[in-house]
Amino acid sequence: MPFGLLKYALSKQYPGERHFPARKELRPSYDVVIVGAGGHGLAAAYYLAREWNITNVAVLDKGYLAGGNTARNTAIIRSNYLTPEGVRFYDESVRLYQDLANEFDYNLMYSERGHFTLAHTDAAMRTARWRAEVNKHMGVKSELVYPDEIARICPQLNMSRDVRYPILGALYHYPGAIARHDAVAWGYARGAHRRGVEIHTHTEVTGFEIDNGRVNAVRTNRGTIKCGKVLQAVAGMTSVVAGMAGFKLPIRTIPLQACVTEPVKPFLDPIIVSGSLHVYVSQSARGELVMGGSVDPYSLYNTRSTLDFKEELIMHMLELFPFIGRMRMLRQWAGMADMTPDFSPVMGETPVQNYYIDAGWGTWGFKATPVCGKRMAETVATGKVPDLIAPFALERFYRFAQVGEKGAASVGH
Ligand code: PYC
Repeated sequence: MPFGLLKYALSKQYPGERHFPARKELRPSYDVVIVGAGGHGLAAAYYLAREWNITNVAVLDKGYLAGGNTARNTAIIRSNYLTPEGVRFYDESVRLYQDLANEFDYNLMYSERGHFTLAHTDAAMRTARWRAEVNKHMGVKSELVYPDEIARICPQLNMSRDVRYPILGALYHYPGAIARHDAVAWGYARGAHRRGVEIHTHTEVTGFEIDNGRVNAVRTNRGTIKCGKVLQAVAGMTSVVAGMAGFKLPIRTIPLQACVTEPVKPFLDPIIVSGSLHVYVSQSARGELVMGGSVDPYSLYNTRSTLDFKEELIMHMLELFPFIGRMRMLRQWAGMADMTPDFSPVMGETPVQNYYIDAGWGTWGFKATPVCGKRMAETVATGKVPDLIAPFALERFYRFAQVGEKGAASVGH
């Protein structure tokens, strides 16, 4: 053990900088209250402070820091979407991610791996080609590749023609990456806190005071606080919290399960996704295979794990990587995915004045953390919705202006 670490462990003073201060009382009022201390809420707080000098901000969470969907995803970052609105939006996120560790001076374990979306049918090949063309048109590095090239970059994949779903080709997206999800949240939290933002975990929002259609205060289990503006960023509990503010959303909440294996030596560099087999997998820096499949087949507010999910996922994994049959599974978990009818997020204004929403992240929220935080901070600070997120307004559902995003999830919805 390095001497410095031993000295630190035995010290009574703990001389290192504390990440976050001890819990303190809530102030009677804040300019902005952010409901939800996950990646998105923390990122919005960070950019409010850093870019708009708005620091009289409280971030509230009923649980612990980033313990919801931020802790329950598979940490894939990509911008190979299908709609121009989606590609533009996620491309800004990837760019922000690429420099985030430098900006924070904090290791996010950001690792660019390349991302394959395998095609096993003619229809999937057509969609892959379509996505590649939209991506290239918008300056995003993606292309359609064929079996020889896939086998060259990822020799571990089972490329046999003699299987149920032979691999015909893939959409290859060079900038596809993974990062350490809780480091992203901690980096944002530390940056926001250093600039004066208060983060109150174990502080549950129980209601809102709304007069003449405008939010004035937030009720919590620790008392009521006045507020200038509210930003709701509570993936998984979106409809419940919006219900407290008195409006409805076109959202269904569905569990999404995932799991990791025991760590093994590095053998899988790229991120592999198969829509037909309902699998996505990457190998973490620790050597674990981090993997998941499609959402559960019904709506539910629950984060339990099921044997059905595991059996189905492993069956499909074995078709792609038959040699992993003897690996042991370490952990399994679930998050709650807020699914919109068009598989695009909801960002911006709500029917309540000064109450903004960041929601509808289905199975694609982690990769949007920086861009959503940045653009929601701009929305809250200026009261104007930036062009980049305007297509994702809640009122698109009243105008029949949905953003149908077939590249939204890695696998079936
Ligand atoms: O959108 O890349 C993705 C994804 C991976 C796992 C769930 N969604």
